[in-house]
Amino acid sequence: MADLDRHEVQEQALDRDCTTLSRHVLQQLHSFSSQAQDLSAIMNRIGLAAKLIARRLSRAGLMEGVLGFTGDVNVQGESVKKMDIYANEVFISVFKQSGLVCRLASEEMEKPYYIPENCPIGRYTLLYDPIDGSSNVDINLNVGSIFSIRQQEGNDIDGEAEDLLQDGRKQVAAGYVLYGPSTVLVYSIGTGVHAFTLDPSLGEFILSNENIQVPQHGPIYSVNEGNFWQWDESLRNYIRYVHRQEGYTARYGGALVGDIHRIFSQGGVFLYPGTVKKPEGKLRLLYESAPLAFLMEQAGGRASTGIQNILDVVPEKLHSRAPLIIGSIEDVAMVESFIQKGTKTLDETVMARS
Ligand code: AHM
Ligand code: MG
Repeated sequence: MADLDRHEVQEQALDRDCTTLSRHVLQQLHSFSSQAQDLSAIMNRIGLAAKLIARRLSRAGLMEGVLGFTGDVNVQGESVKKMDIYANEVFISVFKQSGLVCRLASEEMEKPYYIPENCPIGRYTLLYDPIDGSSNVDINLNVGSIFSIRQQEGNDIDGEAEDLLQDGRKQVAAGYVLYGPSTVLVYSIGTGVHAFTLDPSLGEFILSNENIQVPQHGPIYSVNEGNFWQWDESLRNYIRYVHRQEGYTARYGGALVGDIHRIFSQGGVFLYPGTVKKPEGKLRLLYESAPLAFLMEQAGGRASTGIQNILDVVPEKLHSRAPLIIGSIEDVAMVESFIQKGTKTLDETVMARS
């Protein structure tokens, strides 16, 4: 290789190694404005939270007080894990004295957490699920964190945070962290979807995949089929349809972030539908479904409740839930077509589609 070529290759490799999260945000916005600097600093802090959580998870089996339940039940009525509490506090801690985020709202807290010293400056709110897929923690399988950034509207004097009860298009940024064999942070600020991998030797998230696009159709269907008996007939018909076709494969890991990460690269659909008794399903709109829908749309996919685009759903309360069907555009449309045709027989639905 000529000296010049070698120099160029080395320069490109170095440039890539230096593309950290905060630098990437500035590059995406083509700006050093104060808003660009704020978003860059927010992403940097989220990266720090992810590193702290990843560190604790990687040593969980060796440390006291990391695994298992706390004995408490959260606002969702679910048993709280020690790791849920730790991760929840990590996000609060990294934003203290940052001047960046005035409120944090999480799945684990009934009301938002206010950081008064940030409020005169920080006009952003962080919404997050600190540990997604908590049931995987104790068995050393992948879990995640999900986050969403919204700009505060109004002064929120009464502490009711009513401005958060708006649709998902109000999100300024969204993303998730996947704690797997490596720790990966995927984010979007509305300029595509980008993935960063934590390099443990540097302690930095380095750009690993830029402008991710989800395939228009894929083989994966990802759903907890143990709930089949509780579903509406239309949804059972979709599952029966998939069972009878060539080209589908089932994958379900118990942590939404991992399942959707797979769909980003291989295509397909993830479903957490409602049941006849609980039509709203399990997943929380503001902390789980809306941020993932924002990412999926940015990657060329879609997210739906079955009858409405997730990004158009306005929550009634902070902890509202909604059914979620998310992934490749054609696969989401296929599920919707079954749901919207109601409880016709499988054969009638397939005929109507053809
Ligand atoms: P969590 O945030 O309390 O862990 O709940 C969300 C998780 C998702 O990650 C996952 O897809 C789903 O709950 C699994 O639920 P189930 O065990 O009912 O299939
Ligand atoms: Mg959780």
